[in-house]
Amino acid sequence: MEIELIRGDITNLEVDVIVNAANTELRGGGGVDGAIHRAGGEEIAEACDKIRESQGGCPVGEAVITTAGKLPAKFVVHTVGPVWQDGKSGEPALLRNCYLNSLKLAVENQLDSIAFPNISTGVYGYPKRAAAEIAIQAVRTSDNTLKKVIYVCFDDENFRIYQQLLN
Ligand code: AR6
Repeated sequence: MEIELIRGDITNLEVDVIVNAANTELRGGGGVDGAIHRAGGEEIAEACDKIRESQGGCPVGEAVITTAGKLPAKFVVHTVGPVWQDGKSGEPALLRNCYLNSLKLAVENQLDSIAFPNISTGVYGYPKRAAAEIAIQAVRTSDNTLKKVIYVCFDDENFRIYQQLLN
């Protein structure tokens, strides 16, 4: 499995699946979630509505998969990161589950390439370095059949942290 680091906007990537840092309601929001829904169009929200109707949203640490609408990616995995509290409220395990459950959905759908944003490190306030360590460790230790995993950093600070940790 190849691991790549990119700085930029995840909505531009031509990969099999991009991961969205969603909320439990799957209703779209700001940050990367807003960017994905804007660029992908209504089809993504409609697919999220159906999931909400059938299973009542998505719990923290879990993931669901939808169409990518008009995006160049084939699918979007929506996962819900933990809101940072004090680090002692289960946040590390929940964040790790976001990565593992996203990888699992990609494998189940026979996909080869996946791109992750820095889940929970925006509005949800997870300390960036700690989140990056979990993101890298989760992927490295996971048992999956993917060919390529891409970390997409939108902000400079995350990009620098990933550069350091991946080298
Ligand atoms: N491409 C890649 N990464 C991005 C982009 C983009 N276009 N835009 C922002 N980021 P956030 P969270 C980075 O706040 O902390 C939403 O309202 C950003 O720099 O998007 O998990 C949801 O609906 C940051 O590093 O997600 C939830 O309510 C990272 O994405 C809530 O925010 C995550 O920041 C989720 O909060």
